[in-house]
Amino acid sequence: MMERYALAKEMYAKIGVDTDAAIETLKKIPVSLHCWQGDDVTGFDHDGPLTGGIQATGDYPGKARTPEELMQDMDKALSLMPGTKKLNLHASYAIFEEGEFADRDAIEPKHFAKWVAFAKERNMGIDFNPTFFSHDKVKDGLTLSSPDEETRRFWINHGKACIRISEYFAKETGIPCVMNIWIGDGYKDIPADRMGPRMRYKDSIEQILAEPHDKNLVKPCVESKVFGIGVESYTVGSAEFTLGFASSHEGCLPLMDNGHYHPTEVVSDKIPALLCYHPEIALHITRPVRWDSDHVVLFDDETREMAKEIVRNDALNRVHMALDYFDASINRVSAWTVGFRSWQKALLSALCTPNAKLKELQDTNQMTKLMMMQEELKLYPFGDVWAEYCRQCGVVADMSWFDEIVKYEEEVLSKR
Ligand code: RNT
Ligand code: ZN
Repeated sequence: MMERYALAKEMYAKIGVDTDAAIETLKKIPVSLHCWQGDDVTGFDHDGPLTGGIQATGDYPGKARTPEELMQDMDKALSLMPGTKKLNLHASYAIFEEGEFADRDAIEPKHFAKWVAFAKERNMGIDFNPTFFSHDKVKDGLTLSSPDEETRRFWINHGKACIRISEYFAKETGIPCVMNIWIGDGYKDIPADRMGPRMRYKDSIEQILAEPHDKNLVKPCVESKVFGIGVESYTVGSAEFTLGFASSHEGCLPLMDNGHYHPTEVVSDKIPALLCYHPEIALHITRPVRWDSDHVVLFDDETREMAKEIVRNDALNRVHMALDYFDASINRVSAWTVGFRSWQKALLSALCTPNAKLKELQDTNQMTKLMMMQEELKLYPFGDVWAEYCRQCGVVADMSWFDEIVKYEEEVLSKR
């Protein structure tokens, strides 16, 4: 293996790529791992269904039912992934003591103390998401944009509680917390008032962000969406709305989820557009199949293109990267692992690209050579660099990591 890496390193060196440096860089870049792949976005604070226009399909056995099971499964997945991980939590994953309960507008840092202990033991930072769905206070499909003031107030208070919890995460872990606001508010059919809900949503986010917080510790973002299930005609938090909000409110980052656009739009092209104006942006990395299906992230063309845009614009420290998918039809631990490894591959591959050279070809209008080189690069021995990266990170490089999944399914998941 080492010999193969030595040969690969030499080949890359000839085109000006330092693979050792690529590996060192990637080791330090955090990627946020979403807790919600482990239990189909269920959480621990309610018994009701998943709402908000999102859906996890499939009924593969072995789903995590308790915080302990979710943490155990996540640990198994983490052990199979190279790189630096951050933990991404939703508010609905609050952990209550026996007989205790706090509604979403009243959750406190202490309800996440076990998650903090989990993250600290593994040297992970934590990102956070208020949960504006799967709750009986979602009224007529609306939360922060509701015309009902009591409903809106409840959800604003939820957002404020989450700002406080985010700051607690940052203080405890010593790593800033990215707090993402996404609501599923919208209408199934043609509304009579499109601006009213947006003005209420704007006011609601402003009230949430007015909750005192240290801007170096808490990084709020707003995530846009084009449509949801049952919310096909109108989404309050559309692309223009959220981008407009983030652009006009200092300290608020735009978050792009690559499942949230029309199928021929690509987030890889939007990343450099936003980087022209925003010091920092955030991403939800997913795989839309025909729609916002949230399939497991693969090492496919668009995933690679997104990673390239981050790397070649020197923006690894300006883009907060988080995975966001939930497939209930396959082994969930494997789903986590495949998705995380795919994004790591995409980043490493981008770091092993002679970006300066390619830019120079573009700027000197050598488009024929540019095409040739981009194509030839696809068959460079990237697998050997990946293997070396995994080796240095202490994880299995080839497909034999799946043996662990089979064993874990036999010994743990199948007994649930
Ligand atoms: C839904 C959004 C949102 C959720 C998570 C669970 O379409 O992508 O980010 O997937 O918050
Ligand atoms: Zn998302």
